[in-house]
Amino acid sequence: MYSKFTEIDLNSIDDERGKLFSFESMKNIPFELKRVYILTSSNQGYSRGFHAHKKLKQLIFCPTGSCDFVVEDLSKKKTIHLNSPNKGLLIEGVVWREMHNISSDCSIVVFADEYYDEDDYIRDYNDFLKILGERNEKK
Ligand code: T46
Repeated sequence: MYSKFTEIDLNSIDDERGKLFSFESMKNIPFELKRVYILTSSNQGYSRGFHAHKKLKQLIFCPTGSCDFVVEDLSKKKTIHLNSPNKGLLIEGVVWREMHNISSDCSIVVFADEYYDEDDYIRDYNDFLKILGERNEKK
């Protein structure tokens, strides 16, 4: 059963010109990549997320700006401040996420292992708790 988030270091190739990030499917992206999406041009005062996915694997990072990811999996809940392009967040399966304090210069880049599918979303927090509870019993 997948319900796990992990903070990971993202290596960059740095020189006097700045940083270069290279991402390769099944190498530093630990799954087959099918989709990339980017959240940007945030309007201040708005939060995003408020859902979990049933199966999706995602690698998330902020190449610019910062935001707070509140993530909750089967065993823990944590606020992760993504404020460096070298900080990544790997989310696998049923993890509730909320994005708060998204700075106006923030870009959130998401690598995902599946195409967009609204049926993979759990958008009700009580449904999320229920699904985790049911799955927990089967562990
Ligand atoms: C996630 C967080 C980090 C599409 O049509 N295709 C896509 O690939 C995506 C990701 C979204 N959409 C549509 C679905 C909604 O009508 O775009 C609209 C906004 O999506 P949503 O409200 O889900 O956006 P966020 O910022 O709350 O969540 C997004 C992702 O949906 C989600 O997978 O983990 O970013």
